[in-house]
Amino acid sequence: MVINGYQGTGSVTQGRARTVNGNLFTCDGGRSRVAAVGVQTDSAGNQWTVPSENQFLTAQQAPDLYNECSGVTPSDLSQVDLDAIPVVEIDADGEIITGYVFADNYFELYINGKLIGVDSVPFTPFNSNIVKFRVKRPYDIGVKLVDWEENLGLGSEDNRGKSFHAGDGGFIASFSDGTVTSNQWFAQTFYTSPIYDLSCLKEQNQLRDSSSCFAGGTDDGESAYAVHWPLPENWQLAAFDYRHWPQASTYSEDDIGVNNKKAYMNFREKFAGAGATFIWSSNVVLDNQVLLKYRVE
Ligand SMILES: [Ca+2]
Ligand SMILES: [Ca+2]
Ligand SMILES: [Ca+2]
Repeated sequence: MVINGYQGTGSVTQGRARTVNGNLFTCDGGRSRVAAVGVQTDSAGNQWTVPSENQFLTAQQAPDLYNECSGVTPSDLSQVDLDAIPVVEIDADGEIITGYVFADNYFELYINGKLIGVDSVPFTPFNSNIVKFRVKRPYDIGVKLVDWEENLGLGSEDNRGKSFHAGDGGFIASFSDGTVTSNQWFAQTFYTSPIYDLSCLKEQNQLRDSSSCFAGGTDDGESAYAVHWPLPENWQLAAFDYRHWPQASTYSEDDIGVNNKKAYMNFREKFAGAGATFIWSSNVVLDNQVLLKYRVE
């Protein structure tokens, strides 16, 4: 079906989603944007959860590295009690691995298909987490990432003087076995918005390319389109074959804008300092729900 110039493989919706949860999270110690969840319906009657189906309210949250909402605000790693971090067991005879994770805005981390933890702040303020797990090599990492949005289904937030500012994402992590985020990871988008002109979207093989689309802000964003793709069944399992996905795109600290974010800067030695780089799919502004996969050999 061709909708206003769109000929890709996704499903198109237009306009604001119906809110199904008005706010997942409020912050006691700082300011938080409303982290709501909505549903959009496409012309075929399919329902799409935006910005993403998630387990924030039901799953174990990963321990805080830095989270002003829970009063965990170390100024550097020496103030972090790593021994207090519980170990999630995957292989009883495996190695204990510690991971440091920063997501703009939300992550759910799987190792060999087992959920290790979810981000403890879905939208803002910016936070970071520590995880520990016991596993044998080789092992498989799967991450669901969400660039959260204020205007549900419209891919935007009130920011930088515009009512419909298209915010950006970003993800960086390092692990004590030397594993770091890089362009060797694989990334695919499953929700892209706002799109004001569907003809800007291109697809080549598995690349869902929105690089020609407008990514700025506007005060007139209520009629924006969004494009959705269903998440593959069992994507989080180690056996899932993702090698047809595009490789992750890398982004600099300046691209993501972390120099004023203590959740990142206070532990920079465990992020960029450990050789990790920010990654996302090919569009860190318009792609709002992204899956990552990586195999540690
Ligand atoms: Ca977060
Ligand atoms: Ca964001
Ligand atoms: Ca975005």
